Amino acid sequence: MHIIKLGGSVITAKGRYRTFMQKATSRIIEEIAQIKDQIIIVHGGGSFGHILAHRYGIPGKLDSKKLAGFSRIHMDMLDLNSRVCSIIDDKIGPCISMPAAVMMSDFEEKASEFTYRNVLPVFFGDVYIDGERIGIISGDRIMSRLAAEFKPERAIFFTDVDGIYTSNPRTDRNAKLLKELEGDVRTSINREDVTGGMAGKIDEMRKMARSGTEVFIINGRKPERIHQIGKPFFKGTVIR
Ligand code: ATP
Ligand code: IP8
Repeated sequence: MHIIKLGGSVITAKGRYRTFMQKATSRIIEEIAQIKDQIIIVHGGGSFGHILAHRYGIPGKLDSKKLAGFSRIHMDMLDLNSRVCSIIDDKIGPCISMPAAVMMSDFEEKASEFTYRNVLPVFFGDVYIDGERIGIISGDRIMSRLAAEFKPERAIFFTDVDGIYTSNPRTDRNAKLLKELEGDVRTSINREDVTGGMAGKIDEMRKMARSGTEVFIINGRKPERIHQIGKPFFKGTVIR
C-alpha cells in the first residue's frame, strides 16, 4: 500500500483564503494514477483550513465563537475535499470522502472497509470536538495514524518545497536540501501554522519511519519525481 498526502501548500494558495490550485492538484493526481498499488490519499487544509483556524483561535477551549469557527472551517474543508475527490474520481476511479471530524476514534477501521472494495479513501485535516475543546487533526497526523494501522510500504508527502532543508529555504538562502533525514539530525524549523508546519510534519514522519514505513517528501510542483523514488537521482528527502 501507498499512503500519500497532498499538502495544503500545493493544492491551495496558502495565503489566499479558499483558493484552490486546480491544475497543480490535477498534475499530482495524474502521477499518482500510475501507481499500481492500493492507495489512500490524505490532503491538508492550506487556505481552506489554516486562515480561519487562526482567526477563531482554534484549537482551543470550546465556546460559542469557536463553535461558529468549527462549523465554517469544516464546511470549507468539505468544499476543498469535494474538489480533490472529483479529480480523483475522474483520473483514478471511485473514491470516498473520509471526514475525521465525524469518526475520530475509528477512521482506520472505516478506511479498510473501503479499500477492501477498491474504493479509494480520501482523508483531510479536519476540526473535531473533544469534551470541552475544539481540536484540529492535521493531515500529517492522519498519515501517521494510517501508517500505524496499515503498515504501508511507502508514505509520500507532496509539499511546496523540494524536501526537508537544514533550515527554511524560503527565508535562508544558505539552506541545504537533505537527501536523507535520520533520527537525530537537527534542522532549524519553526512551527509556522496551527498544526505545526514543517516541524509537526517531521514529528509525524519520524514516527512512521520508526514503525517501518519508508517516508518521502517531494515537491508537489514536480510530481513526476514520485517515479524517481529508489533511483540514485531521486530529488527529495527520505526519512528513515
Ligand atoms: P498543509 O499543512 O496546509 O497541508 P503542507 O503540508 O503542504 O501544508 P507546510 O506545513 O506549509 O506544508 O510546510 C511547508 C513549508 O515549510 C514550506 O513552504 C517551507 O517554507 C516551510 N519550512 C520550514 N522549515 C523548513 C525546512 N527545514 N525544510 C523545508 N521546508 C521548511
Ligand atoms: O493542513 C489542518 O491540516 P494540515 C487542517 O494537514 C485544518 O495541517 C482544518 C486547519
